[in-house]
Parts: sequence; C-alpha cells; structure tokens
Amino acid sequence: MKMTFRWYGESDSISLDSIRQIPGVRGVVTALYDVPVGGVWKESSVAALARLCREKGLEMEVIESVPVHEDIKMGCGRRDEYIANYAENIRILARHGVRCVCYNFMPVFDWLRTDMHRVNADGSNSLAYSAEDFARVDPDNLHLPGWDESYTPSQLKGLLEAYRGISREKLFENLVYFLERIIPVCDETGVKMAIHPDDPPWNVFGIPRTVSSEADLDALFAAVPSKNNGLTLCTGSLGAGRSNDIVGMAAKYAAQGRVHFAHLRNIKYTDDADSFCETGHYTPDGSLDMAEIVFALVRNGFDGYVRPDHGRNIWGEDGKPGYGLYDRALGATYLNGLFEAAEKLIARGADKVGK
Ligand code: DNO
Repeated sequence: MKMTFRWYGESDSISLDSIRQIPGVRGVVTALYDVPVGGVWKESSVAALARLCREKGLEMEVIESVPVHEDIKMGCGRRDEYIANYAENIRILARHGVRCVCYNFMPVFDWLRTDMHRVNADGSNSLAYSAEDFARVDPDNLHLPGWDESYTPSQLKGLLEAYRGISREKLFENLVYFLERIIPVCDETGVKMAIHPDDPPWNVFGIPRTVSSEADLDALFAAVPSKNNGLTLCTGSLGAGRSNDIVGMAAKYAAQGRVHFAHLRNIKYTDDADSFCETGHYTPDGSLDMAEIVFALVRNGFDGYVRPDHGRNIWGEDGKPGYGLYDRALGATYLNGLFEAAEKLIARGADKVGK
C-alpha cells in the first residue's frame, strides 16, 4: 500500500513541508480547484502541480476528484462533450504520473452532514449527521452546512426538481454510459478509476443514489468488467449504512483487485436511527473495526493507495472541517501501524489475521 495525504493545493493552510514530515506518507492526493466542472484541465497547471509535489519528495499519483458534470449524471444536455473532456483529462493526468482518479456519481451533493463542528466529550470537534436534524431540513429552502456557498437556494431547488424525474435505474444507466466511454481510455493509459461511494449511503431528498451497497458495487463491476473500473473504499461513507459489512466488502473487493484507493476513517453511531459522528481513527473510539478492515485488505492482496480520512479538529486547530493536520496525521500513523503489523503477521503465515 502507499500512504497518501489529501492536500488542497497551494491555498491549503497545510503545507507540503508539513505533510512530508508525517511518517510513511509518500504522496499527496490533490486536484486543480479552479477548473469549472466539465472543463479540460490545463496541462501546464497539472505539470506545475506535479513538479511542486515532486520537489518536496511527494508523489502525485492520485487525483481526487475529477468531478463529473451533472449533465453526465442526468444523461442530458452536453453530456457527450463533457465525457470527451473527461477522457482528455485522464490522458493529460496520465502523462504527468497520475495512476488513480477518485470521483463520485452522487447527484448534487457529494456528502451531507448536519453539523460541521460537533463538540465531542474530549473538547475536539468533528463532522456529524443527525437523522433528527436532517428530517427538519426544508428541501425547498435548503441551508446545509458546507453547501450554502456552492449553490443558491433557487439553484438547488431547480437541480433537485430535475433529479426527482430520474430513477435509480436511470442514474445507474448513466453511470455505465459514462464508464463505457472512459474506461477504454483508462485501459489505454493505465489509470484506475475509483468511484467514491455515496455519503451517506442512502437516498436524500428523494433524489437517487447508486453506489451505496455491496449489491450496487457488484452491479457496477458486472456492467463494466475492466479492473480499471474500481472503488474508493471509503469506510466512513459505506459504514454509515449499518447493513453494510465493511470488513466483508474490503476482503471481497480487494481479492477482486477492485480497491484502488482506500479512505480509512472511523465513525460512531449515535442513536438507533441513522445518526453518526466522526471520531478519531482508533477502533475503540468508533463503531467500525479499523484493524479488521486493514487485515482484510492485506490478507486479500490490496496494493492500492490509502489516505487517512476526515480527522477531528484537535489541539486548538481550526482546520477545514475533516481536513486539519493533526488528527489526520495521527490517523496515518495509526493506520501505518495496522498495515505493518498485518503485513508482517500474514507474511509469517498467521492464518487468523484477516478474513
Ligand atoms: C469528502 C470526500 C469526498 C470525495 C468525493 C470524491 O471528504 O471524501 O468529497 O472527495 O466524493 O469525488
């Protein structure tokens, strides 16, 4: 596995100098943030970004994300033009050492939380989702933490209305249509597509979602069989769905060679409904068994990229929600320990380690 760290480019308050000092981190996961969704990335900017990382001894092999235009998800408008641009981006990125692209196919909202700064018992704060608070959100006058700057309420209303006419099956069909045109370019260039699961993994505001469960992923891989059609195993996203068996999914999809990227983080279920809060990575702090997840990956030959996912704000840091330095660095160190132990034990033939 290769440990990486998400970096939001030169405007990130966390520097590459800080990232390179985290033990075991070999590369950054980044993107160009000033290209309108659907556009072609400027090759000289990609080259400059890769150079910047390399100068600090860090690889830039993973891009998160090349965003998918809503026309592609809805299967309307200028989708073929946007798909052609997407394919061009894959070619450009491949020329600059990128090996894996993380993307999602969630309509409108990439992720949803009801609280960006939930104060925890230890004084840290983290992202959280309360089913009760969410039920009170008025879809016709949406104000959602983290999203108010991206859309005006009337833009959101229009998008939601457009999606209400699209079934889950149609959304899936549109995803397959997209991949059938992009994966051949990946096969040609050696880039792996790693879809990010729905976060949270259920339908919101009556709009469809299509990557929420094992059955969804099985259908996706059956529809587009190339191994370059793979997954970002985001444990916190899939894990919010309590019927998802994350350890089983880690084992199964790693064995299939479909896990190209893993976002490893823990969450804690906070009620009997769907509520959860994000915790530190350590297994006893949350509801997911991080050690079993790592053991399952290693036992099944996982050799993709890993990054610690959302951290809390700790030690007085006021970082971008989920993306401060300290707790993610602790997460990377903890995960490195789990991987090192799992790899050594399994290499010695410890047959009880990993599913
Ligand atoms: C949230 C992230 C997601 C992810 C996208 C990938 O913190 O995991 O925003 O980057 O879903 O397209």
